[in-house]
Amino acid sequence: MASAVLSIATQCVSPNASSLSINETHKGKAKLGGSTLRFSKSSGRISMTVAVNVSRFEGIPMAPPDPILGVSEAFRADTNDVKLNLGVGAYRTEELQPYVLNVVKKVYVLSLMAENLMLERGDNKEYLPIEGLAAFNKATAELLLGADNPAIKEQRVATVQGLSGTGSLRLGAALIERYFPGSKVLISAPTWGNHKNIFNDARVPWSEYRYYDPRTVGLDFEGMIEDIKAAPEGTFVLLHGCAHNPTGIDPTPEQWEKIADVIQQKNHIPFFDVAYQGFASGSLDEDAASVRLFVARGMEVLVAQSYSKNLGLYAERIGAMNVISSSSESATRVKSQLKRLARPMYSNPPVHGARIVANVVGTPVLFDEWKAEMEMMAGRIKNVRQKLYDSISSKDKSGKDWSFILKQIGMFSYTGLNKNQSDNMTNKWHVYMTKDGRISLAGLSLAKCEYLADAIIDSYHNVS
Ligand code: PLA
Repeated sequence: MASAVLSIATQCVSPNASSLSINETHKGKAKLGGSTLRFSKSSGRISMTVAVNVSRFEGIPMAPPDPILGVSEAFRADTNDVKLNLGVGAYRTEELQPYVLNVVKKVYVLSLMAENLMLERGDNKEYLPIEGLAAFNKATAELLLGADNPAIKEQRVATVQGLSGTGSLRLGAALIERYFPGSKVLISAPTWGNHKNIFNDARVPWSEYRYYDPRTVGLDFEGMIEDIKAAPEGTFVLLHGCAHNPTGIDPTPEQWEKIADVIQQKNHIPFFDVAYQGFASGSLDEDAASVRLFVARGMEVLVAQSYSKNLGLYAERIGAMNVISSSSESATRVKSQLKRLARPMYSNPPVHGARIVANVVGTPVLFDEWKAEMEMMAGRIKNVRQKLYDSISSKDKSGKDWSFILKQIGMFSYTGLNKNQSDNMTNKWHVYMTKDGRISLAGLSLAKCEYLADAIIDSYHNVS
């Protein structure tokens, strides 16, 4: 509370007024609303000080709601039963319920038992090392690159457990800021809403490369290549490993080769964001093919990983930052610096998610079960994608080509709806989505496809 905002000297107020309760020492105070009035009397004058409730934080303006996570808040506030949350990319069952993978439940029970055992043995909950759980770091690098990747064998991979995808990206950004001052990051237009925030907060300058072509609702491959070519040598190029967010449009394997060609020619440094490994195609190996291609060419690569979606560990905040270097010596040095950057940010990461991943990836029977569950989740999304397309194309008689829905991959569909049309989806149809026209198919059920098709057709044709 800020005080002494008002100081009034007066002879007009009676010092004997009971409500003011001035005592023999000629001092007193009274409450007025949320403010405190203090009085003192000397040589017949009364001075009054008003302490007003003015916060020191008065100058801090209200932040806007987050464009993605804020959608869930608005969804929760809507009381209409037909409402549908297609904002955040979180997997739901056909009944639109959150899903905990069976394999996670099993490991959870096992790990609770193991933890009990540990505690009984007198162990405790000490900190993990700054770089995280060793078994996790090994498992995550192997999952990304393949266990027999020469980069792993030659100890050229620096892996540090991160606070899921976001925290890992932030750590990578901090490394760029510290050791490549002035270097720019090239980001796809459009990209996941938080990428720019991450690099802004890390004070890493960025600019965009063309990616999405609204005319074809596909990849602007020529534009992408031109922009990557035009960037100054040594630029970091942020690439989505698979299932590009928000467009759902990935380069073909041949296009990936050409992207790698230009990046290599220009001595750029690829920085992969792998947030959906296994979720795009249903296969962990297929979804890591882009990263593996660059590594196989001997390029030095940064990769942020997340287990939010593929293992459904959203709230556990488990992921990793990997730097694949050309020598084991530099990998060792890079790792030491990643640890140094992590220490003042969060000291060391949480253990629970790391144990789950390490157990699932490191236990063959659980690993197989995970792969089957991931296929099931990816399969359900493919089914709703197909049904949505079938519903829209049979209902819409305008002749518009909606086949882009089927060409997109992963959790999202980028509908091409503009902000007004997206607002109509929410205000009229109670369909919650991000304002860039992205819908999360992971939040859609087969039963709701027809309804969603009606909403999209109405918004597309009747709102400009
Ligand atoms: N990278 C990409 C491309 C993402 O889409 C997301 C999550 C992340 C990183 C970070 O995820 P993590 O920190 O949980 O590992 N994107 C979500 C959620 C699913 C979000 O915005 O935080 C999305 O709805 O876009």
